[in-house]
Amino acid sequence: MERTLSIIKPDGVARGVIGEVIKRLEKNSLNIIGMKMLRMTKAQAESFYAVHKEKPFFDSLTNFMTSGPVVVMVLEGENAIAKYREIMGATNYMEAAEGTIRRDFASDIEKNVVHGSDSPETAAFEIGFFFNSLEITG
Ligand code: 3AN
Repeated sequence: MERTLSIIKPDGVARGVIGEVIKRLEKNSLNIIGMKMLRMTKAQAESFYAVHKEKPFFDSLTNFMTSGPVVVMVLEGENAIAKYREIMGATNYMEAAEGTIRRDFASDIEKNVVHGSDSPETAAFEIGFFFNSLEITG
């Protein structure tokens, strides 16, 4: 069993696809063991995306991630990290496979609807960033 962090980004919330994303998680045996809605401050977004701080898109990305509420979830399942990334599709929605969340709903390389951890180390950091142990039901 593995855990990963999922975020439905401000564009996904605004476009009304929370239910659609959750339906796909449930269909793919990614169990939701923690969930909340919140709006990040700029400082929190900068801290969450610290690995990208040298990237040209850092300021734009952290502005976007604070532009509205997000839904954060802890997912648990077999190979949850890779499985969720497969369901999300490639970062660039134009390269994402048919039937993936990004291919179906993203409008932009930055506004790409969802986030998922990319390794066990980042999953541990990202889950701890948003949730304490009382908020995880697994
Ligand atoms: P992923 O979310 O697929 O793991 P990362 O970690 O490379 O992708 O990038 C984090 C976020 O930064 C992406 N979800 C996207 O919103 C944004 N991003 C990545 N690459 C670009 C880019 N070339 N231009 C603008 N935003 C980008």
